[in-house]
Amino acid sequence: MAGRVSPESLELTEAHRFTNRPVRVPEGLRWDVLALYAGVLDGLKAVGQVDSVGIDSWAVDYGLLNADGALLGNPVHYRDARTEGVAEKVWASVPAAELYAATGLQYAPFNTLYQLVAERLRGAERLLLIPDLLTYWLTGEQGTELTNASTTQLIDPRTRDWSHDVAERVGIDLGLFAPLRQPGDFAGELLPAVLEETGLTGPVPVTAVASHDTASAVAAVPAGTERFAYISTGTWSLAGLELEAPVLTEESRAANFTNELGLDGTVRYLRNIMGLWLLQECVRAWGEPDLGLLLREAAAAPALRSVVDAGDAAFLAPGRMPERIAEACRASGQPVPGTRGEITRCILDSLALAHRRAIEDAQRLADHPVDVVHIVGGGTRNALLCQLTADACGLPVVAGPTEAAALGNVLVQARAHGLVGDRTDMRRLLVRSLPLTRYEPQGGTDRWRAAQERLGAR
Ligand code: LRH
Repeated sequence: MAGRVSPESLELTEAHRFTNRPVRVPEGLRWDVLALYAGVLDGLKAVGQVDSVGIDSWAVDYGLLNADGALLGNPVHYRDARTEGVAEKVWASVPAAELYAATGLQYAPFNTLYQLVAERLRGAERLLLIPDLLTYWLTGEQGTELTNASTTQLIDPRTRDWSHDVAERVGIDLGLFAPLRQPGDFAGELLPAVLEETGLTGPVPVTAVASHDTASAVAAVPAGTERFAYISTGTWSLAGLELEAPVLTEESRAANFTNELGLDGTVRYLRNIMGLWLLQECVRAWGEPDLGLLLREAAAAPALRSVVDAGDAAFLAPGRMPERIAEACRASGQPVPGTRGEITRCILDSLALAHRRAIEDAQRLADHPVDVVHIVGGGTRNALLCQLTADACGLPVVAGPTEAAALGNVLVQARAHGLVGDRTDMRRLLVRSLPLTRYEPQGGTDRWRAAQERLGAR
């Protein structure tokens, strides 16, 4: 994505798009990180001369390097099964409650900490999270950007620094990690070989951004008040609040809320919800039918007939998604959706319901009431999901921008280069520059409450 920023204007254009296709090999599910890096180089070639480059990606995953700085293998995908049962072993040495009090991270089997306990580190001298790895290949410089580091479960969200105590007790050597970098820090310059390959003229600085895509997306929520909730929708739905301090209570742990770190000392207090992954996997299983048609069928299907718990880690792994959804409906004594339209409706209703629960719980647990829900990311294109979310939450939804992560990325670079001011300024610029769509709740909150009770939810 190419961004053009001035103090009064913000534009984003797509220069190049490439797929990110996980690959299953006999030993498990892997990322094709060289293909991603090739996509980055092609992207730079397509953009042309730029003043700054910044990289963000999904969280928790990493590459391991040997003493010469060479990658030791394909990074393992967080949906790989290797972390099954690992958390229980970790909790035997650091009880889950202590781990939460120290790191504030919600339980997810794929948190870097559990991956590292499952890892065979043979010959590994350095660990770089995915955006840091790509940045390293571009610049030759190694660092660990803070917002993404906060998803490792090895960071204390109060000090915003490594938790030496947790690392020691679970047997992870923090020396594996490169020094922490803050969003906005200078991260190096494109290497001569990169300049040659992309046709750019140096020096081209690389700027550390909020390299966790969700951190970048939240930075680009066009909020005009502090009383807002956000949902970053895409493969995942990340639903919650922007806070000044973490919430580390036992109640918060039980509700599986996470305290990830955001820009400028903020905390992203949110819950991970399976998101449009549920639909993406069904669409894959159905042989990629037309999405527009599917959504029209879903809109016409009966509302709230069956719902599943879209926060359930049982939906994490790929494969057999229509069957798994049907099984979940059957197991909870609800009608089993039969047609593609009905299954799609079940997914969207379930997502809206999970959004409602997350936003209600977050407000209560953080004692931070809101008047509006901002939806950003790919899901903003799904008008039915946005309307259902407004109805379920009983709050207005403001949808947009779709490319929130890219905009947050670009704005942090622009700020590092002195083009925009603080977070409020960044948000003002977004509101001024982007088309946003508003969805008003259309009543029926009782039906959503009843559906929530059907799932036995809190
Ligand atoms: C979204 C995301 C999310 C993480 C998940 C692994 O892309 O970064 O915030 O929890 O991927």
